[in-house]
Amino acid sequence: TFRSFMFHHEVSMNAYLRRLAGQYPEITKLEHFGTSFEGRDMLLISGPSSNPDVPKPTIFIDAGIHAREWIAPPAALYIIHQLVENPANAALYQNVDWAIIPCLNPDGYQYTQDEERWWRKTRSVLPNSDCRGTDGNRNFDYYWMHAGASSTPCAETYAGPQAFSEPETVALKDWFFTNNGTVKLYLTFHSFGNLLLYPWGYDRIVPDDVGDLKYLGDLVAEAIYNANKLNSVYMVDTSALGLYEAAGTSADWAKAVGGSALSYTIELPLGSARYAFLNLASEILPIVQETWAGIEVFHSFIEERF
Ligand code: 0X9
Ligand code: ZN
Repeated sequence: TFRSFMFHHEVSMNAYLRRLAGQYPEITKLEHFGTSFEGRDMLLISGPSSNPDVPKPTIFIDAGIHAREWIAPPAALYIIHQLVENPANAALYQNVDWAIIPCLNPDGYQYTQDEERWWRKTRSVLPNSDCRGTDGNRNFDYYWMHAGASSTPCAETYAGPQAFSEPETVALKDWFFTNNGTVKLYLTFHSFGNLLLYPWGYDRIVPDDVGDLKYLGDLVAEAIYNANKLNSVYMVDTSALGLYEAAGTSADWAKAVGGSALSYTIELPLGSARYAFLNLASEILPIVQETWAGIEVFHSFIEERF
């Protein structure tokens, strides 16, 4: 039931993934792909376990790199739910593999539950500062610190003492390198703003394949809008032109270094909520459902192209 997505602790997400892996061993694979700064298990669910000699194109999705953006993990969990628990979607993993991380920043997520609702960063202890945490979405090593990132440890967009200073971002990078070249679509869920953003984010320039990125983004935006017309009109643009310049993001890294030409940051809707990051409980389900409609379009494109 959907109730199982309204988690209040990061451990509940891991419990859900472990239950699915136990219940559906033929079509799922659970990977303990990293350990957070405070020692939490970072889990990635993929599958079905395919022939590694003939890798399928992979759609990689993460959520929750920013702790307070609570709508992001449920959006990823709902995709996992649809793929694994709804037999009607079995065709979606015949020709395509999925790798999904519902909570990329478990320390920060737990901290927003227990201590500080507006916490954004990781919870790492920093050299020479009493402030804690690095912005994971400034910590990747493509044009690190080039723009829109701070070298001040107490800042919300602190890029870290150096690129890949955080175990959470290193874990993502290592997964990409271990699964060399298989990711054909990278999606990272954030909140909020109804934005489908593609590279580049580090500067106000467009990539060579901007035509593909814009075309596919527009198709997805249309599908999301048509799903339930919850005023979810997405704008589709580059990260820097559609939002602001920021370097060291996962989406830029996934395209430039990780080998996934198609790469999007998805800023999910706030809906009719009145305060930042505080989605109405009644709108969680519509938001994750319309997002799923967009994911189906992403899948069709990947299946046709690769
Ligand atoms: O600043 C971010 O990391 C993202 N926005 S958020 O409000 N979720 O923090 C936007 C990342 C998109 N990339 C760039 N604008 N470069
Ligand atoms: Zn974010």
